[in-house]
Order: sequence, then C-alpha cells, then structure tokens
Amino acid sequence: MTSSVSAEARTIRIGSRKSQLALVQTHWVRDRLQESYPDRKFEIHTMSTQGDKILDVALAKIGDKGLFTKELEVGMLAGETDFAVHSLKDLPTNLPEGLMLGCVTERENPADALVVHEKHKDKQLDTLPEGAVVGTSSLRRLAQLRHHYPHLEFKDIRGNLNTRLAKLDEGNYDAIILAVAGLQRLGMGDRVHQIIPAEVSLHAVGQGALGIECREGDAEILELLKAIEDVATTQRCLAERAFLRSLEGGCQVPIGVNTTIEGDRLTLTGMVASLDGKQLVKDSVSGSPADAETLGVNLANRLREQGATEILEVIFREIAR
Ligand code: DPM
Repeated sequence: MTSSVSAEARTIRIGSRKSQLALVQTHWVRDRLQESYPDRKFEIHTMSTQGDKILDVALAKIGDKGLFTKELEVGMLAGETDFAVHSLKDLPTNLPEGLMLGCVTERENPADALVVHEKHKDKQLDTLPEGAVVGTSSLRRLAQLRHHYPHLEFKDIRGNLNTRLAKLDEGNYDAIILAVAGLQRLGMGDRVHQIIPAEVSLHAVGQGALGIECREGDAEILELLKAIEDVATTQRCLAERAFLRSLEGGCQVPIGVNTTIEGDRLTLTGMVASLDGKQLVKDSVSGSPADAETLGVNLANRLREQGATEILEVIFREIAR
C-alpha cells in the first residue's frame, strides 16, 4: 500500500456524442470544470447514438425515446463514464432508472432562427413569397409557422448543421429554421438572418441549455457540477420539462414554451398545436421560481382544459401511421 494511490483523485470520464456541436459543448463543459478544479483530470469519451446513424428518416417517425442519449446512458450505467453532456432539448423528460439530471448550464438565446438563401437576403418571415420552401424537421416549428404563415411550403431536412446549410445554399430550400444557440456555438452566428419572435414560434423545452446527466446520487460528481450550474436556467428548464412531462409529449411533438424570470417571478408560456397549424392552444402561468415544476404541471392542466389532449391524440395517431 502506498499513500500516493489513495491520495490521487480518479480521472473523471465525460460521455459525448461525436458531432461537431456535441464536441464543442462537451469541451466547453470540460474547460469550465478544469478551470474550477485545476488538480482534477477530465477525459472525454465519444460515442455514436442512434440519432447520429439514422439520417434519412423523418425524426418524428423514429420516435424520441432517447434517440440522441441512449448509448451515452448505457455507458454511464456500465461505469465507463461518469456523466454525459447533452443539448438539454434532446434529453427525454423521464430518465432511465439510476440516472438523473445533475445540472443545467447557462442558456444561450433559446429562440429559433430563420436562415435564408442568398436570393432572399432582403426578406423576413413576413415577406417570403407565396410558396417559398422552408426546411425543417421539427413538428413544433412546422405547426407554429403554418399557423402564422399558411402561404409557405414546408419540406423535411435532416443532417448536421453544415449539411443543412449546404442544402440551403445549393438552392433546395428558400429558407431553413435552426436554433440560434446551435449556430452561435459553432461560430456561425452570422447565418442567423432573423431571430423568430416568441409570438410566432415558442422554442423547444430546454432549447439553448446544456443538460448534464449523471448517476443518481453520485455525490462526488454532483458536487463538481455545482461549478457550472446556472440557477435561473435550471429553474426555467425545470418548469419547461415538468410541462412537457405532464403533457406526455416527447421532444418530437408540436409543443413549445417560453420562460422568463423577473425578480422573484417565473413566467412560463406554453403551446400545443395541430400539425396543420389550424388548432393552437396557448396560455401562461406565473409564480415563484421555487415552485417551477408545479407551474409546469399547472400550465399543462390548463392547456388540457383548452383541448390539448385531443390535439395530441390526433398527432400520435398520424405519426404512428
Ligand atoms: C429536437 C428538435 C430538434 C433537435 C425538435 C425541435 C430540431 C430538429 C430539426 C428535440 N432536437 O426543436 O422542435 O430541426 O430537424 C437539436 C439542435 C440543437 C439541439 C439543432 C436545432 C442545438 C440547439 C440547442 C436538434 N438539438 O434545433 O437547430 O442546444 O438547443
């Protein structure tokens, strides 16, 4: 027995997807932790997830049960990694037994962005011509944009950000919709042509924030993660996730949210829409940030009273077809 063995802290192993965006995010987390704990060793382990492999099928059809997270979760449960870094919006609201949301980091702009083909550089969503083809695979973006702009056409688009931008630039689409946060993190913020206002498109639950998933009750990891936690973002995202969980909507249904914290008041706005955008129910609740999850559940109940259950039932049937 040498004393140096017990004195040396173990290396922390971080699970990440291999995509460019995932790696930028994971390096950001690693660098912040390294700054806070200069004496600890952090190591990144990359893995491919199902979502990285299936690129030709509409997202909504392949379901959402951990499409981008499952392989990372298996790694943690097997003890190969200690925590995983996700785009919070890709992390299901119900996690596998034995895992938990360890922390949520500071949020980038959570809004959606309109990115246009060069020929439309003087246009905005309002002024795109009749029949202009807008690329998105998000049913949430589709439903809300159809609701506000019934004269536009919508076409599925998959692939990573660079692939999508290339498809746009080649002229296959007049415009595409992407998260502002993803473009900014990849240093492509200049491609954001218009930040789509919340009145037009409510963002996805957790959009723009990173969620760190770890083993339940792993005290050492939970303590380390405190260094990168953002309390306000956490409260907002807990409200958003409770809302989505309560509606039993996965991340691939037309459910959108917006949250603000002003003083000691958290306001959560949420909406559920039909795929054709013709039915759209929307409401808001406010209360103490300490009651974030209750606020989410209350808003879900309100929307159910306004017809959200029926709208979602029709969508689940359509997706299953
Ligand atoms: C989820 C959706 C999309 C991603 C659905 C939605 C967009 C799919 C698409 C749940 N995950 O938003 O309604 O447009 O085909 C994803 C992106 C980011 C995380 C890319 C994006 C980066 C932004 C972030 C894909 N996941 O939305 O443009 O960290 O929030």
